[in-house]
Amino acid sequence: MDNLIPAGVSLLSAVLKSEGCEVCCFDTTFYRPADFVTGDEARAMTLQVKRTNFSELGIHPKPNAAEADFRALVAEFQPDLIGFSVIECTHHLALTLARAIADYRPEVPRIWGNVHATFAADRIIGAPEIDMLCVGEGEVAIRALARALAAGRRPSGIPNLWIKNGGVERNALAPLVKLDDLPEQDWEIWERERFFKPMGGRIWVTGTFEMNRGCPYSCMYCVNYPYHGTRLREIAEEKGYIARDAVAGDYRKDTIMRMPHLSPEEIKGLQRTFPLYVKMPKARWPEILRAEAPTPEGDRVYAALAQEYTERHG
Ligand code: B12
Ligand code: SF4
Repeated sequence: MDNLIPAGVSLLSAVLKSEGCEVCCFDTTFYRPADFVTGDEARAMTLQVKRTNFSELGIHPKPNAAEADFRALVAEFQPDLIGFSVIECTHHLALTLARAIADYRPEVPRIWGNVHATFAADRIIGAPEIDMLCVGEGEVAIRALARALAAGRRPSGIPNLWIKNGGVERNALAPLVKLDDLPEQDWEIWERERFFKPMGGRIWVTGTFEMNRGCPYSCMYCVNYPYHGTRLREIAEEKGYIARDAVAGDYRKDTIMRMPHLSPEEIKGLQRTFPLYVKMPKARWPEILRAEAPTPEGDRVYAALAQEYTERHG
């Protein structure tokens, strides 16, 4: 889907290895969803980024369905703990993967973490595919969980974890970790391909460092500012634009918003024509407006404008 090594998963792997655990990562990045184009390929289609070609580097989409490969890996590796790192738009993919291994040793906990588990904990804990949630930081919790499992103890009372034990044990949040106490990220779990990232029309070798933990301030000009949260979701639910249980998928798919003043089709039209409005003179806007329409005529106008845009602006 999107490249750049996830710092969170790399850190959790480092913590587990420091506990003597073997770690294996199933990475969904190079699986192509069956029903839509995603990642930079999709961004290039709406002129947001310059087109790049992974196949020039010998990197190709994985041929199988992600569920089949995941199932095979679990059968071979025989894990004693299975973690899913899930943001909102990968929630359904994670459910699909979890269902694909539903018959694998039921005593092995399936734990979900990352921002979706943190911010939508109440909404997802009921899913039968989930045994535990990690709410917030994972380093201390995963260490405690690994120790409990290794000692043959039933996990309980672990800060940051919500654990299904008949009911749901909602443990309190632990104090924030001290960053100096964390190990170096473990990048050994990632395939070589994962380090390549398209940027500005070229593919670069990249790594990841963290900038979002450790600062107690919220300066408006900071790169971290948008991540302090807004009431947008709440407001959209209050106004009836979005159903309470709706899970946002990939933003390149149809929107889950139902607004009286802007239809899903209009949003898609604006999405694909946005760079045209920005870069082309105002005199062209009526033509661009026609390119917004999801009709054969709209597609034809869009294709011509997109070609002109690409020739001028790359
Ligand atoms: C770096 C980053 C990226 C990078 C790397 C993404 C990655 N896979 O790590 C790139 C540029 C590729 C990226 C892309 C996207 N991102 Co981004 N990204 C971030 C950002 C700024 C920091 C994440 C990070 O590294 N944090 C540091 C690490 C240490 O923390 P962490 O990831 O949260 O992990 C900790 C815990 O969550 C927990 N944990 C995590 N996983 C697991 C798993 C288990 C089993 C357990 C127990 C615990 C656990 O333990 C970790 C250590 O404490 C966050 C915003 C933020 N401040 O968090 C947005 C954010 C995660 N991204 C977001 C989005 C929407 C996207 C895109 C969909 C954007 C797009 N439209 O294309 C794509 C999707 C890519 C993908 N498939 O993951 C949203 C998600 C919103 C949501 N409600 O789900 C966020 C929250 C920003 C936002 N507010 O909109 N992103
Ligand atoms: S700019 Fe402000 S919010 Fe951003 S890291 Fe620095 S002090 Fe923190």
